[in-house]
Amino acid sequence: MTTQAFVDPDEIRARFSRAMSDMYKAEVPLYGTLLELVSDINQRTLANNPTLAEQLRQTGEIKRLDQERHGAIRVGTAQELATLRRLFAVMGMYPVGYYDLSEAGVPVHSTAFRAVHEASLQKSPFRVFTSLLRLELIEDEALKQKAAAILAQRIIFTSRALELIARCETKGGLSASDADAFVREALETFRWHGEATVSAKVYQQLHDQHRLIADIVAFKGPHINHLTPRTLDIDAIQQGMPSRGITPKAVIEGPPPRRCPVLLRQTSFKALQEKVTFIDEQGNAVAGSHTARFGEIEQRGVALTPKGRALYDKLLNIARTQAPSESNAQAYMQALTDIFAELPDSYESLRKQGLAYFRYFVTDKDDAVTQDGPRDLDALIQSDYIHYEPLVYEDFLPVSAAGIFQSNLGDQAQTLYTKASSKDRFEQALGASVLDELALYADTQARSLKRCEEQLGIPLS
Ligand code: OOG
Ligand code: NI
Repeated sequence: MTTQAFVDPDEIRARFSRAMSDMYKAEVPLYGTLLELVSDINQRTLANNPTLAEQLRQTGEIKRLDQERHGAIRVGTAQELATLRRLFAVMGMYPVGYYDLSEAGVPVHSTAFRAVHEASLQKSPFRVFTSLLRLELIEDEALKQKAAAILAQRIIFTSRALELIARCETKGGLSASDADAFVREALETFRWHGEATVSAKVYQQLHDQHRLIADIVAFKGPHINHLTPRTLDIDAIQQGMPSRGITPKAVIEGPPPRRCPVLLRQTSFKALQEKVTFIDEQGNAVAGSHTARFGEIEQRGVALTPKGRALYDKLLNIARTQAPSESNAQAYMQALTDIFAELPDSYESLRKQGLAYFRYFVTDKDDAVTQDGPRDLDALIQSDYIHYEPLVYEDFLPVSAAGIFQSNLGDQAQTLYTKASSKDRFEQALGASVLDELALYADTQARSLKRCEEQLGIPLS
């Protein structure tokens, strides 16, 4: 009996990410413009900043930068979410983190599907921010029932995709031809469909409840609503967007500009008005419009430890006592910069104070560490046996995500949801627990230290 070789899930993910990008470029031409801007600015930044270029070469990120993207989707039911989990697992993507957006007036909760090991992330860092509608937050009982009934009728996966997921689960992998078919079939779930599944009247009812509810319930599937490239200089992007005919939101979400970027900074531009067709009671097509998709760009910095994250959250909360808006954008950015002065802006301080995660590497220093030489990490760094680079943040930020959702929802009054966050319910719907992102960063850091020990041939103290 011959055993067929399986395609590496990392390879399937890399292919899927490329296919998704090509599909989105064809669907939203402005996305192509955005990729060009990001690529220009990344090249310029690397040319002007040799230290950054060297840092990204050391961690390997320089190679993944061109293909680095995150997408976002929203689904309506537990079953859809649970099947998506199985679909993403075929490509080596697992649910990481829990985000409650209801505090920000958005009736969803979310996770991010992504690769978890640094070697896999290096092959393809593709991530998908995935939100589940919380129908229980709709107060109008009749509308809630109607939305549930509409959702119960749709199947967002092709039957071939479902077959291939099941085959991968029972056999432990996919052959080359199955992997090709899987990429093609899985892509269908994320495609844009101009035909709504409901009448203009029902769409309006859903929309009146919350624009996001209409986006999730009234269409055939969870169209990808943005695909975000990673820039090395988001301030340059924000400035460069108008010259390419793109108007960004007023304020970049996340921390202020710094020498040593932390976590995640994001900016976006408004959703496009798109032509759609509704189906009236007689089954006729009626022209209408819907806004769902938008553009976003992000810059990623070092992942913070629980201690660093607590400080970040504290400072952001202080800054946000005055909510950022069009009219106070400059004052907000200045206040943010002043308030964040408390978070040290050198990798050395961030490391020494245990505020951020790093990866450690053995240098090419020739002479071996002697028997009575240094054992202690700081001393080995001091004497140039080991050096370290920031470990990049791979996840999302709930306050930023809420800001991104909001900026694309228009200026309607915000809904306030009082029901508490519900990680347990989310995990029940998902059919699995979400992974703790902080443990993943700690693991990567620990693996890099272990490798140093092996290479130097000494235990570190
Ligand atoms: C997701 C918004 C969150 C991010 O980058 O924080 C997000 C959505 O609009 O569905 O993508
Ligand atoms: Ni996003």
